Amino acid sequence: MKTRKEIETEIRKEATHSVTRGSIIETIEDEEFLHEDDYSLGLMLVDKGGNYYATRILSYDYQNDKVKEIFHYENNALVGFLTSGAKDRFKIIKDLFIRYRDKKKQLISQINSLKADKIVGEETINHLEQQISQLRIEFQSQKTNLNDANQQLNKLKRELTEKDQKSQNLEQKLSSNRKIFDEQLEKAQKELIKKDQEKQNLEQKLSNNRKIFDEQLEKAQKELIKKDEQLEKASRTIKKLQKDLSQFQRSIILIGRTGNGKSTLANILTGTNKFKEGKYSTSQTTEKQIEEFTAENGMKYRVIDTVGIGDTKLSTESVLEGIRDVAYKNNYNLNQILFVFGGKFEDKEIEAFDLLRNNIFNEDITKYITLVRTKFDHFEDEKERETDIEKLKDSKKLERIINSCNKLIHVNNPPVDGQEKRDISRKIILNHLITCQENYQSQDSNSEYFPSSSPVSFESQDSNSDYFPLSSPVSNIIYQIQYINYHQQFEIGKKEFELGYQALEFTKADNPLSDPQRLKKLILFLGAKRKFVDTRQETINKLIEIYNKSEKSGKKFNKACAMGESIGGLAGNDLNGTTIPIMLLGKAISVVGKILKSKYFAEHAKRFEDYLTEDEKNVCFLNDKYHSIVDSFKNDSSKISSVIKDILKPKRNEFSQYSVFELGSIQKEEKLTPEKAEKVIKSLIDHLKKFETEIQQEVDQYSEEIEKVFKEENSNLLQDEVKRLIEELENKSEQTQIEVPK
Ligand SMILES: Nc1nc2c(ncn2[C@@H]2O[C@H](COP(=O)(O)OP(=O)(O)OP(=O)(O)O)[C@@H](O)[C@H]2O)c(=O)[nH]1
Ligand SMILES: [Mg+2]
Repeated sequence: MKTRKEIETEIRKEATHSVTRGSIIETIEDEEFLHEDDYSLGLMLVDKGGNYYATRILSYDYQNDKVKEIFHYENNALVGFLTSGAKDRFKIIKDLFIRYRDKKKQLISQINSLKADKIVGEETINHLEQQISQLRIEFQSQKTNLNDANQQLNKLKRELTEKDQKSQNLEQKLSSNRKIFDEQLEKAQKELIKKDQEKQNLEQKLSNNRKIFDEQLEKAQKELIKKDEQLEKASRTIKKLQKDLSQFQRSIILIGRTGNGKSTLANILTGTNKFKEGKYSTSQTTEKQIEEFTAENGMKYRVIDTVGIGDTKLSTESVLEGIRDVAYKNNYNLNQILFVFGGKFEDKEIEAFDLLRNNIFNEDITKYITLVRTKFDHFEDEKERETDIEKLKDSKKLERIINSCNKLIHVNNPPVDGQEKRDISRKIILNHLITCQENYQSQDSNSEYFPSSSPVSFESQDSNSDYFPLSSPVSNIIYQIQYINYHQQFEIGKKEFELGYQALEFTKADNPLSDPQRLKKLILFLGAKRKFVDTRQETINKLIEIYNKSEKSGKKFNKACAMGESIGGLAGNDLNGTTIPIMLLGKAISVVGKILKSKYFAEHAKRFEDYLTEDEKNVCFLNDKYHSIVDSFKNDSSKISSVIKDILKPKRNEFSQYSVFELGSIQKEEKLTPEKAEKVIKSLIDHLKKFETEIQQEVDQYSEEIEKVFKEENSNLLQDEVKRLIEELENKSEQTQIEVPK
């Protein structure tokens, strides 16, 4: 049997033997039980490096005399126990030892005391011993549990380490993935910002473009409106001009009973055979006929021959209504109604007269009615005329009519060998018409058809059958001479006019011009000016005619223009991808339409230009005459010369500024457009009106001044001379008319 000391040494030896690298740092011993069936020793070990710790429990097996390990561990299980872990375990084991030792001590002492006191029976002791053995088993089981727990702990530890490793790998992988992702994200964000910027730029650009386009559109629209307004204005001006021009043409309507000689009178007035004269008593004129002519005084007339009253086909009323239609027709300036009657003034005629006054026109019309008594043999005898009027006035009704009318004229226009008589008739009637300055003014709403004042107006005194009554004021004489002169000279041609003019041009010291000659020269000049107005009116008429023609033929292109504009309009203000092309398409159509219109106009432009060039020649002619007259009075100090010079105002009145090209502000041979043509017409009209007033003022001024000269004391000679001159002119005109080469 080994001693306690020997067993303890053996256990210690065994404990340190297997832990080659470690050393015991603390022990828990249970020496009290050594002599019993076991001896245990708890140990805390540490290796030489101080890194590994272990807790061991060894015990001595008496039966086999061997040291065995109670708290099992593997050889290398020390690894992984941290100092604190080993310490914790050691503390638990230490507690267990102590508790076990204390309990055992307590029980032993109880047993000993019971043994000593012999109080306790065998049974109690057994019972206690059982309890002790029970405790031992419990201890053993606790140890086993501890061992199991340790194993599980180890296993868990390993698993944990493995998981740790895995998670580390995962994290690394994740982190590298994240880096890639971050890079891609950053790249995408940059791209996005770039795209955003581009979008913003585009939007800015679009908005700028839209603004520009809007502005251009607005501008174009404004221009279009302006153009439209201009066009409308031009057309208004042209209409007005046409009206103005028509004022220069006066309408003379012939009415009367069938067979009284209306058509004959119409032929006499126009100096033609255009009107069909009746051979038998049957009605000859079956519908109205209109012809124009220019009287010797330069006035233009429109003669309207009508169907005879009493014609079986038409009632008086319908004949007169036909007359009204003509009279009211736009721009037909009704100047005079020639009520033609033969010997008798019958009921039918009285009825017609009353109808005219009360139904067709108004009371005023009688002032514009001239009664023309035809088929009156002694029409040149004043006494016979007077007697005839007296006789007619026997009828009260007729007296009233005759008194209310403008005048009663007697003529005779027999069909055979009547040329001479016809000429006299013509003079009588024209002489009368000169005095009919005013046109009939309708009082109803149609008054615009009859413009109030005629641009050519001169004061005319009561005119007798004499052509140039010297008793009338000088102003009137001058005016009439002026007309007669320029017409007789001008109608033949400028050459003749020049010849007449030249004859007066050379003023020599030994043979100066007489005052009447000076007057004549002035009158010729004024006549040339008047003629210039006439020809310019004609030019304007022609220009308008051409313009209207070209407009008419260009109308088909208007359709294209309008269509283009309406297409453009479809696009509205909404600007997106499709509306702009539509708008452009519209514009294109419109522009092409306008171009075609202009192109078409070019065909008419040539004729237009010809008229302008012709007019230009007239301006040059007038300019020459002006300088000639100014020059010829330069060193002349006679009374009349100074009057003329004063009014002529040398150097101030330059006719070259009246050039059509100057006025229309176009170049010669410049390509004309409808717009330009319009402009030219408009400027010419404006200027013509101004010129007309100017010439009127000038004539007034001359007349006034010359009248003063005539009224002076020694003017008799001058008056005689003028009278002689007038007669001379009259004779000369008749001569020249005969001489005209055909
Ligand atoms: N002796 C003479 N014969 C005239 C005169 N005026 C016209 N005649 C003649 O009378 C006839 C009729 O003349 P027209 O001029 O045709 O008469 P009208 O008024 O036009 O007649 P309708 O057209 O039927 O309304 C013709 O043969 C003329 O030659 C005149 O003053 N004296
Ligand atoms: Mg007739």
